[in-house]
Amino acid sequence: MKTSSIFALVCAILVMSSMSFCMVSPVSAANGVTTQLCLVIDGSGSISAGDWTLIKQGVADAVRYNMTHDGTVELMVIQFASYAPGGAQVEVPPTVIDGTNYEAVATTIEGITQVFELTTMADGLYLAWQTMISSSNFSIATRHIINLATDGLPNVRNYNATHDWDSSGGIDYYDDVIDVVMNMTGLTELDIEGIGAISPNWYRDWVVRPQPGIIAPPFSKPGWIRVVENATVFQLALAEKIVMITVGTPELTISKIGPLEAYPDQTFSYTINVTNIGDVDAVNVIVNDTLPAGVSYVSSAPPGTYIPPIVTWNLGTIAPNGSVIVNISVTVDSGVLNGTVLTNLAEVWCHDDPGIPYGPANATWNTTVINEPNPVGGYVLEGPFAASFWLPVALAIVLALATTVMVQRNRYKLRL
Ligand SMILES: [Ca+2]
Repeated sequence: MKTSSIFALVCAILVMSSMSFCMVSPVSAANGVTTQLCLVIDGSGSISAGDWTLIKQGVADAVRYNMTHDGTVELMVIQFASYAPGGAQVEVPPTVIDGTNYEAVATTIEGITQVFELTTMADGLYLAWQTMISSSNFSIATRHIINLATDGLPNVRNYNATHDWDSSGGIDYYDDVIDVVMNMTGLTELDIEGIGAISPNWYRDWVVRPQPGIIAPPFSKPGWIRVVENATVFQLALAEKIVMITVGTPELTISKIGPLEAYPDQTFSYTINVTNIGDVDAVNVIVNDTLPAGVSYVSSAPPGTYIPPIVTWNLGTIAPNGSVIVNISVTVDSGVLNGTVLTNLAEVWCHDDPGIPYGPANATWNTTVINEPNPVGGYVLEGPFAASFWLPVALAIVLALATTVMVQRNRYKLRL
């Protein structure tokens, strides 16, 4: 026998293991550099003069309007293209951005001249990493982030690679880029804005860090490539990226509990807990709960919208450290077979205030269907039962009958 209180205890323990997370939030500090951020910009000839102006204006404006100016971010800017000596050059050396210098740094970025010609991406990323680790703040900062903006693919070797990393059938400039990134020991994150008709898959699979990479949005984890249709959209994307990195993001966790066992026709509840452990408001929080086959929806609190098999809630805004609890009541269908495992999936998405999507984070709960017998007084008997169960029961019945016969016989003797 198992009581519902034991269920609750086990559920409370298991809930800890059912939590999952969707974003890494920035480390905050009262003072000192916490983040090194290197913006690596493609200055090759495929970028038109008009687009170059838009790209560098986007970078300058992100530093001016979107980046925190509290001395926690050390910024550097690298441009790569084959006309630069060595294939890349430092445009902004490592600079801790604060209220006294951000305008000057933004102005410097606006004055960067495009260097042109071939796409020396391995050179650009190599110089970015060398510049970052050469700064005295490398040992102080807790995050080392590279952001690459490009409109194409590498097409010049730096001959770092001696292995066909991407199994393309040859060792080439693609493998050079992969080799450079693989040697960035201590790198926290490498994300990419792919500008124009760029194919993101190779970047997702081999360049972004940490792996496995994703195509964003949504930003379900660090290590993404975001394809933007042109340099104007790049400006917005970079602004959003800088906010994510230096201001913070919402970060939702979701957990779910329910009974470990249930029987046909039983009504029970799942409880979902959504918490924002991020730094900023999570807005437009959407929870989807996908009911497994074998259960029927009864009700939920707060009320959700049920379009079989999914119940959806719009929970609105959850502030940092805020939580919302959702209860959902279901009934196990008649005739669900003994031992059937009902797996319920709950997912949550949100946006930040500028409208960038995050998630999903998800949690599942398994309930095993027990067919017989029905519950008595809040208890559920587990079956089927082995001979080791029935033998003592049979003995007890025989003993009871024998005792009754003895008592009756004794009473009869007393009357005599
Ligand atoms: Ca290759």
